Amino acid sequence: MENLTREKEFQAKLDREVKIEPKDWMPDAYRKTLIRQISQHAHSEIVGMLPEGNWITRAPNLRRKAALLAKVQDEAGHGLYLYSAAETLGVDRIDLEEQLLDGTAKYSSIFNYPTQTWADIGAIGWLVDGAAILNQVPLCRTSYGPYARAMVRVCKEESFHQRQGYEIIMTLAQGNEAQKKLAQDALNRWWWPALMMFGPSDDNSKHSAQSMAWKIKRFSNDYLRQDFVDRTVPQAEYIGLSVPDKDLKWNDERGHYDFGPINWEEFYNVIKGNGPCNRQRLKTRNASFKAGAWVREAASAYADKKASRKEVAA
Ligand code: FAQ
Repeated sequence: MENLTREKEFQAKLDREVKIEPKDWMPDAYRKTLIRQISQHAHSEIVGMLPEGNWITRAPNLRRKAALLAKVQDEAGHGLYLYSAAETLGVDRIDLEEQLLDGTAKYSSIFNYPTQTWADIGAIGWLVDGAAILNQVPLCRTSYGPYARAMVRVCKEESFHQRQGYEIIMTLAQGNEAQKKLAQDALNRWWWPALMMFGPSDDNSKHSAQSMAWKIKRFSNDYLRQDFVDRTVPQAEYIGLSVPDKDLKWNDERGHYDFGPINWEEFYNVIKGNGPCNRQRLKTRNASFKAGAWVREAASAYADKKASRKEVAA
């Protein structure tokens, strides 16, 4: 009975758009859903550093290299804010990290595709960060305070990322024939995986209804995917690239683009661990975790030393 009243009060709070803070009462399932989503999001940011990191040493000039380095570092920062936000829900970051390393945690499907050419760096910024912004701007109003606040800064940085990607693609698309071909080829390979980033169709999204009732999610997967298509197609047209979808067509009646069917078999295959780079991504993260052990040990030895000094002084 007491729990029922608490749940009612909790929902009433959400309905009044009051943020839930770490020490507030919350249903266990709300906490669990947030830990799942925030940690998957954090893992995505960290694994997301790998496809682009692959091109830091091969960026075509100093300006491009500086921007790419800054972008990849920003993604690390996003991971850190998100792990911290997850920790406010009573989990340990190391446990979350272990779930990523042993392959039991999910991260975004998009980061299991390879970056084959420099144009892919443009496509990631333009399409992947573009999709991430559309998904994450509404998360600035998510009901859990620490997650919403982390998202504000993340979104500002994602905007710069999207701009730098679009500028790379635009430069290539306006270059010589070979450069234009690189840009078109990158769009061909990243378009469909970018649409998949928004998650399963609304009919198959098992968490959406509850997450929307809890105001964790503000819009459904399909709504955001459609918004992405509507905004991105004119951007492709503007730079003279064609979206690889023969069914893509403006629908006057709906006021939206119609687009072709998504290959959900590919999506589920990737999130089950069988995408083109899943194994490589986990191998790299595991190696880097191992190589960083001395940093974690040194940091905790330093923290212990500082704490014991404080004790003596007291
Ligand atoms: N990949 O019921 P739903 C970025 C899973 S950050 C893998 O619809 P939900 C920045 C889902 O987890 C990109 N798995 O789930 C950047 C669930 O599995 P579970 C990440 C996916 O949570 C740019 C199952 O399918 N962004 O790109 C995917 O309501 C460039 C059923 O799905 C976020 O995480 C997927 N694409 O909706 C970094 C944003 N989609 O847990 C570097 C926050 C779904 O039951 C470079 N997250 N699944 O085993 C969200 O908005 C939501 O969690 C969704 C999924 C929309 C991703």
